[in-house]
This record gives sequence, C-alpha cells and structure tokens, in this order.
Amino acid sequence: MTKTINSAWLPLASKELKGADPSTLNKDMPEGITLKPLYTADDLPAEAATALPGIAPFTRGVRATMYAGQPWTIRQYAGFSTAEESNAFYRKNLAAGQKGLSVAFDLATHRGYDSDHPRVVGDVGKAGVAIDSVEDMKILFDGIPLGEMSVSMTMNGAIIPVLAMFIVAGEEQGVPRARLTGTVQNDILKEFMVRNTYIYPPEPSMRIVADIIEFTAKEMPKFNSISISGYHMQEAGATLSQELAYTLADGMEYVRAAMKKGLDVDDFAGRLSFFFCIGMNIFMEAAKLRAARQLWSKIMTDFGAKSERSKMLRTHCQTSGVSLTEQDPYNNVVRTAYEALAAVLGGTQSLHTNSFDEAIALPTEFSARIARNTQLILQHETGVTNVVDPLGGSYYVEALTAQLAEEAWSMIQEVESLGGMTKAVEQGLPKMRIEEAATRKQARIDRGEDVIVGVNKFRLENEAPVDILEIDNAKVRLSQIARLTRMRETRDGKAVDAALKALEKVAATGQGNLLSAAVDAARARASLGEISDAMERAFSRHHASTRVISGVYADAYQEDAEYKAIRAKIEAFKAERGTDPSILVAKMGQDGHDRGAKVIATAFADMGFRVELTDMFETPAEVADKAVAKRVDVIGVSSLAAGHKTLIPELIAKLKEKGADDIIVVAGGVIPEQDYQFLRDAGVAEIFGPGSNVMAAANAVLGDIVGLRRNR
Ligand code: MLC
Ligand code: 5AD
Repeated sequence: MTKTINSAWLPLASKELKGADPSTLNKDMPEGITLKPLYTADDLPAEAATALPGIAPFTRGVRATMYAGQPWTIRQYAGFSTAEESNAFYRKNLAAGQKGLSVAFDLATHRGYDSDHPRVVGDVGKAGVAIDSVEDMKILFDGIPLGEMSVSMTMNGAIIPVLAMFIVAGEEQGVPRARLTGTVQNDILKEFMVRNTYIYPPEPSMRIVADIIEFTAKEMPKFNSISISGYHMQEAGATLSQELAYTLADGMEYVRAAMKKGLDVDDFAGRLSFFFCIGMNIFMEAAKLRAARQLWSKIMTDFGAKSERSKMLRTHCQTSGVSLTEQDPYNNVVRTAYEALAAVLGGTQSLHTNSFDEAIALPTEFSARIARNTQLILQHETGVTNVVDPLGGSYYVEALTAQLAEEAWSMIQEVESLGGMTKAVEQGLPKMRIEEAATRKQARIDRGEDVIVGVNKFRLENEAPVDILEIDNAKVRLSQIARLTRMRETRDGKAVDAALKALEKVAATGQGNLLSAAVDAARARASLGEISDAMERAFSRHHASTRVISGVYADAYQEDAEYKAIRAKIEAFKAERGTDPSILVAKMGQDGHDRGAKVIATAFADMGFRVELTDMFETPAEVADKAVAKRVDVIGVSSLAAGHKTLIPELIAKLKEKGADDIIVVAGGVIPEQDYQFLRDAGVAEIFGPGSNVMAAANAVLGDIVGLRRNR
C-alpha cells in the first residue's frame, strides 16, 4: 500500500495543494495525536481484522447483537424544584418515549445539607430536585414502579443517605432491594478532580464507595454500584485522552478499594459502569469509547477477573454541555444530534441528549422534548441500529482507537507510578493537567483557531431571547422546610437518635457497613442532613485549597498583538498608580463548577492582574470579607448553577454594610439574558455570558477600574 500511496496518491494530492506536501494538512490534536489527511489499510491495527462484538476485549461492543438486538436506553437526566414537580416531569417524559430515569439532585442535597441549612439559601431546588428525606424520595417516584423502571441517580457526596432513602422508598412501594435496577454515580475521585460535590476527605470518601460496592454486591444484584465518570473531566476542559485515562485510572482505584474489603473481583466487577462525555469530534469520540472498552478488558484481566462480564465496560454517555452556546442557541440542536450519533457509533448502552437551552438555564418542557426526540429519531428513522459497530474496520477509526488507547495507557501508567488515583488526586496532578488543558482550549477559541459557529465566527447581529425555565427558589425552599418540620414533629425522635448514633459508630470504628446503617436511619425518618452530619462527626468535612496556575494562557498567546496591548495597558496602569489592578475571582453557594473561574484566574494573572481566588462554597458574607481583606478593585463572581439572583445582590449588600461599595462587582457564567437587567439594577457592572472572549472581558474590567479610580 505504501508504495501505491507514494507513487499514485502523493503526487495527485501534492498537485491539488499546488506543490505543497500533503503532510501540511496534518493536524495536531490536543490529545497528543497527529491526524493525517488520509488513512489506508496500512493504518489498520492487526487485531482489528479479527475483533468481534460481545467477545473480549469488546472493542466492537459489549453485546454480540448490540442495537440490532436491543437499542440503547434513552435516559434523560432531569430534576428541578420539588419532588412533586420532578415526578410529574418524569411521568410525561416516560409517556413520550423515554425509557429510563436519571435523577438530577439540587446542590444542597449533593453537599449533604437539608433545605433549611443557612449555607444553601440560593441552591435549593435550583440545579436539580431537592430531597431532604424518604418522604421526598417517595413522592419523586410516586406512580413509577421501582420494580420495573431502572433509575440512575447522580449522587456522589451524599450517596449514603440518598441510596438509603431510595432503598426505603422501594421497600415502602413493596419492592425488595434485590429487585431494584439502576445506577448510582458514587464516583468520588472525579469530584476532587473536577466536579467538586465532595463532603468528606478522600480517604473516608473511598471507604463509602467501597461500602456501597460491598452492600450492592451482596444485596442488590441488579443494581450498578458506580458510574465511573469522565464526563465532568471533558466538561472541565480535559482532552479526550485525559478523560479516557483518568476515568479508567479511577476505575482501577475502585476495584482495589473493593478488593481490599475482601470481595472477589467477579462478585462486583460486573456491576461497575461508566459514564463518558461526547463532544463534537465525532470520530475521535467513537474511537474513545472503543478504546475504553479495549483497555478496561485488559485492566480487568490483569486484576484476575475470570467472568467475561467483569471485563465489559458498559457505559452511559451524555452529549457535551460545554460544546453548546448561548449565542444562536438553536444551533445546539444540531450539535447535540451529531454528538448523539457519535455516542451511538461508539456503542453506548444509555444516552442523555442535552437541550438547546443548556448554556442558559435548565431545560423547559419544549427543549427537553426536542432533546428526547433527537434520540427517538436516531433510533427509529436513521437505520443506525441495524448493524453492529458500523465503524468497525474503518482505517481511520481503528487507527484512532489504537492511538487513543496507547496515549491513555501511558497516562494511566503515570498515575499508577504516583501510587494510584487517590494519591494522584491528593497531589493535585490530574486536576492541574485538566486546568491547563482548559486554559489552552479557551485560548484557541479566543484566537479563533477552534471555530464555534455563532460565537467566534458567523455571529448574529441580533439575538432573540428564548423562553427559559425559571424556578422560584424561595418558594421551593419554604415548601421543603414545611415538609421537614412536619416530619420532625411526627417521627419517633428516640428511634432517629439511636439510628444516627449507630451510623456514627459504624463511621468512627470502621466496623459494619455505612449504607446498611443509613437504611435504618432513613427508615426511621432521619433527614439527609442528619445522616450526613452523623458521618461528618466521624469523618470531618473536606476543604480544598484553591490556587492560580500561571503561564498557560500567556504561553498560548505569546506574540498576539491584542494580548500585548492589554499587557501594555496594565503595565501603564501600574506605572501610573503604583499598584496592580486586582480581582477576586469568587465562587458562592454550593455551585462546584470551577472551570470558568480557573480559566479567568489564570488568564487575568497572565495579563498582569493581581488575582485572588476564594475557596469553594463561600457565602456572600465570606466573599465580601475576603475582598475587603485583600483590598481588591473588583470581585468577579462565577455562577453556573443559577444561584446568581439570590447570591449576588446579597454580596453587594454585604459590601455596602462594610463600607466597601467602591469594590466593583462583575459576574460571569450561565446567566440568562432575562436576568441581566435585574443584576444591573442590583449594582453589577459587567455580565459575561458563556462564550465571552477572555481578553475582551479583561479590557472591560480594566476599563471599569480606571473609570472608577478617575471618579474618586
Ligand atoms: C442490553 N441487554 C441486552 C442487549 N442489550 N440483552 C440482550 N441483547 C442485547 N442486545 C440487557 C442488558 O444486559 C441489561 O441487563 C439490560 O438489557 C439493560 O441494558 P443496559 O445496556 O445495561 O442498559 P441500562 O439498563 O440502561 O444500563 C446502562 C448502564 C447504567 C450500565 C450504563 O449504568 C446506566 O443506566 N447508567 C446511567 C447513568 C446516568 O444516567 N448518569 C447521568 C449522569 S448526569 P443486565 O441484567 O445485564 O443489567 C451527570 C451530570 C451532572 O453526571 O450532574 O454532573
Ligand atoms: N436537568 C437536566 N439536565 C441537567 N444537567 C445538569 N443538571 C440538569 C438538570 N437538573 C446537564 C447539563 C450539564 C450536565 C452536567 O448535565 O447538560 O451540562
């Protein structure tokens, strides 16, 4: 083949390129892979010729018949407001063709707080459904038979109370735990890396994971004990090879934790499941899933797995949230459809397709319908389910599969050489690598090297706002508090105390199973916060340190004229005022999405600002205190979980109280245009929505500082 390529194709290609070498068309990908313009039989890895679906290493899929036998599960992730409202939404969706449930909890629940806790005033019912007790859980599944419907619950930090409440809700529906089907996310390592809804420090957190794997292996044979997730890594800016490597490395750590409990690998490995993000790079994404299966099969064989099932990587996928834009949002329907196709070409078991209003707010009934129908159309109209692994044998995709597997394998070895993922996470290595990749990606977008239609190219003159889902957070909170109060008044207080004490003892002594003890507490009507607190007394609460990475943004820009201009402006500012312009990049409430905050912090620092970062999960009062103590010019609030209308006005009020209302407040993140006026009236100087250019933002902020100083 090489000979014919050289003699026949090369001259032709070179002629089309007016004499240039076709290698000038090569593309260096962030994954560390160089793409060539042409792939041929020479690129086919040897094993591709004999691989079959259903047979290890499962590159072509975990089932012999794949979708020809049974299509993937249409499983839309949803949850908002109260259990009643989410239940009604689920029932409508199931009637309209959705096949499995996937519950999104609010951030108060994620972080182990009841709805009446003072730290969660802005979070209750916002980014998901509020669950305080088994009473809420029962309402959530009212009229949905838990013996038949498989339910995924995205829960990590507060997994013990949530799974306990789910088990009791099943019991009280008359469904024994052994018949429950579904999945819990229960993947705490990636929370420390990217998603940030941890509660306890890494070590006791790993014990929780192991206890759940143990409990479900023994008592819930049809339930997937974990959903080892790369999704949030890609959302946080990871390259696909990082997502692949770190997810599998997390998986290895969980296998070791469960084996340390004395379990045989084949007793639990068949119920480990995975979760990946599917972005816009169609073929690379399909190859990523194929490589993931291939590597996992090898990894599990090395762990001594005998059962074929233990070696199968079964996965859920979700189309990418960060790939969607606030600008010209109907384009997102198209993006999501391509991503869904990639997930299916990769052989996913279950899929969520995002709604087009993703970058603005939670889905409305209308946007959720289009998202669901995207999958229904793919399943029923395109013929994509007729044939197993349609990309099998593609020169390009098979070569990519092998290259991604190789790249990921060397990154896995790096993590292993640090002593495994718990240690790597404690040292902050994967988090730092992902943050660097995120900043590089942002720089490529700002420079227009990565084109995003409607954002950095082909931008609309006028954008018409779309209808969005508004949640009356104050109302949800009051109704949750009323139900909690009623429950506390009517339960047997002594039984609750005894159950919580027993749980605390299991946590403190390491004897017994945490989930088993929590089921008793949930049945006695202990609240989610109380169950969490009982464990917190033994485990303590984790506080992450935040820090600013420097140099990455500068590196990507080096000779850029605009970049030089803003640096010069800041130099001039310093020369004139004798001080750096300064910004406190702030996260408030339980919103753990920190990619944006980190990218801004790095970029602003590289441009010459003095940058301070708050810790995660601060209250407005804590942020105001820090801003005053650090004497910053500006507070930049990053908000991605819809708390902005509650938290930002409160921050401004606190600044006033402290006589610090000359500190400028700007906001960025997922903030719907409909809220801009509200925030401006509250005193916010600038608002940067998704897709904002970082240098433009820096110029605007600097302009505000200069303007304000001049007015003094
Ligand atoms: C499947 N089956 C077949 C078959 N295909 N049988 C015969 N022939 C075929 N061709 C069988 C399977 O063996 C299985 O039974 C049953 O049918 C169901 O199929 P499945 O393929 O296992 O699908 P499903 O039940 O949907 O499970 C998929 C999963 C699971 C294994 C990936 O873990 C899951 O549902 N995950 C969802 C996770 C999720 O929703 N996450 C949301 C995250 S959102 P058996 O007995 O073998 O099981 C998020 C965002 C945020 O995280 O907030 O940050
Ligand atoms: N309902 C629907 N989708 C949600 N997502 C997060 N919370 C919800 C919710 N309550 C989706 C978004 C986001 C990803 C993490 O999950 O697509 O990007």
